[in-house]
Amino acid sequence: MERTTARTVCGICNGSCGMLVTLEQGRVVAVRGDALHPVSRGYLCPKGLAVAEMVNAPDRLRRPLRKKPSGEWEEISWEDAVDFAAERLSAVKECHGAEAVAVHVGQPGVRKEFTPYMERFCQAFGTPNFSTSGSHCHLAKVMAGRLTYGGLPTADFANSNCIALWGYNPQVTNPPLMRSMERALAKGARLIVIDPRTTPLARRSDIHLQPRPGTDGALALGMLHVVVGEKLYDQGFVERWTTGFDQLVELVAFYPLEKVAAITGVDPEAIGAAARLYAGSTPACSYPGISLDLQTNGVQSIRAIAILQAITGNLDVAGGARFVPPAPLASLQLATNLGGQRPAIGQERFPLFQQMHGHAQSNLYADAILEGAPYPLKALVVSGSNPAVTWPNAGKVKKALGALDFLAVMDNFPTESSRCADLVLPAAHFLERNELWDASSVFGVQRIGLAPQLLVNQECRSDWEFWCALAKRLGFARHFPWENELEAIGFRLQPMGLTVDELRAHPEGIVFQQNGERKYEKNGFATPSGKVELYSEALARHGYDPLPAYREPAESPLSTPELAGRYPLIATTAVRNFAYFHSRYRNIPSLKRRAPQPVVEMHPETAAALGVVAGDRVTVASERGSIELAVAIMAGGLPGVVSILHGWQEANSNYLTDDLKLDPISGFPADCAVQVRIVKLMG
Ligand SMILES: Nc1nc2c(c(=O)[nH]1)N[C@H]1C(S)=C(S)[C@@H](COP(=O)(O)OP(=O)(O)OC[C@H]3O[C@@H](n4cnc5c(=O)[nH]c(N)nc54)[C@H](O)[C@@H]3O)O[C@H]1N2
Ligand SMILES: Nc1nc2c(c(=O)[nH]1)N[C@H]1C(S)=C(S)[C@@H](COP(=O)(O)OP(=O)(O)OC[C@H]3O[C@@H](n4cnc5c(=O)[nH]c(N)nc54)[C@H](O)[C@@H]3O)O[C@H]1N2
Ligand code: SF4
Ligand SMILES: [Mo]
Repeated sequence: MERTTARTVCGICNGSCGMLVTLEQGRVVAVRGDALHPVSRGYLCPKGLAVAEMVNAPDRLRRPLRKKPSGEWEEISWEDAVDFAAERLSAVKECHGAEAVAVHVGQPGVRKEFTPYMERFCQAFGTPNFSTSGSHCHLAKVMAGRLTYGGLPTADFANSNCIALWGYNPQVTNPPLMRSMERALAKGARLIVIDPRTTPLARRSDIHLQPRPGTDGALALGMLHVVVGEKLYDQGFVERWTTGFDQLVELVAFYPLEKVAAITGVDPEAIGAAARLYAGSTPACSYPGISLDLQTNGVQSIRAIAILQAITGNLDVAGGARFVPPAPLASLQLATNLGGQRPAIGQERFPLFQQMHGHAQSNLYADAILEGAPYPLKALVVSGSNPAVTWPNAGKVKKALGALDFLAVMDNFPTESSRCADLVLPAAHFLERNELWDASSVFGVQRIGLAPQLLVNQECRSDWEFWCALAKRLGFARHFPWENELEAIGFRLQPMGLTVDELRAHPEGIVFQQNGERKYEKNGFATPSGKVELYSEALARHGYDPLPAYREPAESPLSTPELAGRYPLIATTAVRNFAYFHSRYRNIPSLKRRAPQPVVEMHPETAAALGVVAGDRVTVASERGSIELAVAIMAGGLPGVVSILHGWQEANSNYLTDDLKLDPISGFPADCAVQVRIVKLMG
């Protein structure tokens, strides 16, 4: 039997690891790491190694499915599926206006070729309600970076002398990046880990700070207190390149270490030591993980960390945080939103979020559907997301999905969300489509490549194909003139002077630019003042605190003592498992074996107080809902703090989280700090 092997990159996470795919009679039979890939150098994580299992999985969706009035599913052709979606969306538009239709793309669409086409579809259709997983991922960081210094820099771990990981655990969440960090650690770089849990990485750190979840903003202000008070900052940089230093000095004066220790629970001496180590080791870089985004004070907390990065003189230098522009692809934005009448959902409540990203805030969709506030949302089309599991307050989200006039879900597999849908569309896997990848923002290397289609799947369509077909069916062909993915990719590459064939000839990608250092000396920072804005006029104008002030989590023993009396434990649900990706892969046997059941991790003292031991079944309840899972003991955690991996359909931690108490700037949920109660289940 003839076997061929092709080179591509893994499309599961932004690691883009080089992958060798062995094919036999048009089927993938094996995958392994590509030793010639410049970043991953032969590495694939267990998820990448399971790609053959995923593509060939028996439960993959293979035909478009329409729900009959009886609730049964009927298989229909792709042509009928596109017609059905077009008819239902047109009917909603006619009755309720274009903005009653929302389109959402989840994590699988992050930095993928199909996402900007979905946004273009919304602009042609006339709805401002295009949203992404950026409603609860990453964009809080982007906002903080843009408000503070005009963009989100990339941490240059590999060349750093001191690395501060704030609620960031790349060993699990970005192994290729972790491998580049290892190079710095091997050369003696110091490591500071700020994480309530004692992760393997925390065990290796020079300093491990364990704040109460959601209090990172106060911790960062405590570190700034030391850096400012002891004049450990880069005075030349601060004078020339920052605005509002005097106001910052006034703010941090309110955060002496004893006070910060009382808020965060971290030993004051350890905070001082971390501040001195960070400020005293140049170059130094810090990176805030998702747990910083997922706080009700997220944007301001990340701003405080960004300011620490800036005033210690670690901006846009090797080993610090570098501004790395992505590939300048042709834009797909249409000049105007063709026909929309109302503002995007979230625009009034989170104006800066909408202004900066141009997206609706999907955390507000459930209320728009169920309460008609700010106006009714009647139809939702989802590509690559599982809202019933991954959005906050999942109980309410499920109710909302069920109340829509029309829900379409495009996915590789049946999900909790697709079960609520009127139309289910089988999506092509990444090996079954063509797409670009760009290593710039994750690895700081301005390298672009093509992940070519290696498998032909006659039954599934790529998200790109579906969105273009729907656009054409609705009369927007002039905005979607491309015949196929490769032609569209060719169009996108034009401003770069690159072609599909050139990329095809270089599976490891092509470096499109060499990044310089201290580019701000020539161009200034991309903020209104051209400087690092410690004090932000933009925040002030919108009624927010212009300084990175600290606010308690919306739910906490200090902010809501009465609630904390009834729900005395703090749960963080911002943790990841190596085997899974959010709600994905519990159906993949080799991955399920690695983490077979959902657990709630707790400190031995917490377990003793609850009268439970490892393996006992418990109910975890918040004001929103409750789930049942097994106890796991984690020595080295914080007493009174428990952590729950999200993404399990059968024990969905988003039944606990809230869709109402959101970060006032980004609209992000507080997945990191939820007050819960745990009760042992008998029998
Ligand atoms: N409680 C809590 N909630 C969270 C988080 C948390 O830490 N705690 N994290 C948040 C974060 S950071 C994120 S990014 C979100 C992620 O949440 P989602 O955006 O919902 O992401 P996933 O669960 O990874 O994937 C959704 C679906 O996409 C499908 N899929 C995979 N590839 C493709 C494709 O190419 N095309 C299509 N059409 N479908 C595909 C998968 O099968 C899966 O069912 O969850 C957020 N929710
Ligand atoms: N295997 C795997 N990899 C992934 C993903 C996945 O689902 N699975 N998801 C991808 C996506 S979309 C994202 S956004 C990234 C996220 O990547 P990371 O940001 O690394 O995400 P986590 O591992 O959830 O969080 C890191 C650490 O934050 C800690 N933490 C929890 N709450 C707090 C808090 O309040 N303060 C502080 N300081 N720390 C806290 C947790 O204990 C955890 O160890 O990972 C990506 N990579
Ligand atoms: S780390 Fe794993 S999932 Fe991410 S690109 Fe590499 S192999 Fe794929
Ligand atoms: Mo994410």
